[in-house]
Amino acid sequence: MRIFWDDRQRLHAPAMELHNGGFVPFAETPVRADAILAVLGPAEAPPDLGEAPLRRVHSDDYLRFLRTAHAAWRAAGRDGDAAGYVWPVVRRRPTRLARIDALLGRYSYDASTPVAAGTWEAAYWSTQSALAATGAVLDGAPTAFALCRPPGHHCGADYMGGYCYLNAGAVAAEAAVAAGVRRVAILDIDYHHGNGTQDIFYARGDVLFVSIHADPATDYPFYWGHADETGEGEGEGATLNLPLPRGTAIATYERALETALERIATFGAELLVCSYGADTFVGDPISFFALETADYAAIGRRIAAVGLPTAVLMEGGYAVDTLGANVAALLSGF
Ligand code: OKP
Ligand code: ZN
Repeated sequence: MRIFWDDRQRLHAPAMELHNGGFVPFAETPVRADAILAVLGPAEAPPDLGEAPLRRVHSDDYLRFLRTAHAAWRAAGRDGDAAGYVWPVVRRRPTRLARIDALLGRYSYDASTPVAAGTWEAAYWSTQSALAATGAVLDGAPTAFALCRPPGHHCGADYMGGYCYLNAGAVAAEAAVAAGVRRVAILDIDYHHGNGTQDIFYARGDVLFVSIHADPATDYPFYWGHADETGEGEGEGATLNLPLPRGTAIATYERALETALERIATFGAELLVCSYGADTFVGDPISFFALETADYAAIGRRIAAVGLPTAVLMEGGYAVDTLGANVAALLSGF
């Protein structure tokens, strides 16, 4: 199976994040990628398809913000990583925002997404890796893998959040639509709900979003991913959320997976984009499901049995010592 990754994706390396009221080392580190590459072996560098595929998903003003945010932070005399501290919850009326602190609030929804010196470049190449894997699949490969890090599924058209800056899965799906694929399904199996991806396609009838995740009543991102979110307008019925309780192990998980895959088959998808987070692993330090390494092979087999060309894109997974084995196990199922 072809595997895509660009070394510039390492350049995003924030130092700290706010966690339960204190600062701790940033969990989404470049070491995660090294752990995966150590098991999968060397990867191919993606070609550079430029910013046009990003603009199909993200607004121009958001892209400009993300490209320039760290430089603006430094120009304001700050050290370290750029992070917001005021969020416009009450009104997001268009205003001429000048200060970097105002922009950071306008273009994010949480405090777990600092912008470091290399964030733009790393996120850019993460989306290029996703595009390369999707291109390989559209060219006839049954499956391809993109080691997307930073991840993407919490990020919306004009906001970052949850360690995510550019939504690689959404960029991949939109590229497929632009290439003539009529119906795309996105299956998100990260522990956390993919609120950004859901938001981007919420009113779309041609891109199905299906997610299996920890119940947002107990887990991040709290405000999205509830079972009654089903899409709107032309997208009514093209969003399916399957929240599961903390402690979920493979038997319950597989039942949800059956439901998810049935919906994908009924939808008539021609391409599957799988947002894969290995943070459903029992040993994950920030998550609370109970999947074992061998379970991922069964999950991969079950997804592969749908018979759709599939681009697998990396999202979360923070048990670094087991991450490579968990990724290899899922891919072995294909
Ligand atoms: C990204 B992905 C925890 C801070 C919240 C955000 C979690 C983002 C997960 N106290 N951190 O879906 O794996
Ligand atoms: Zn996650």
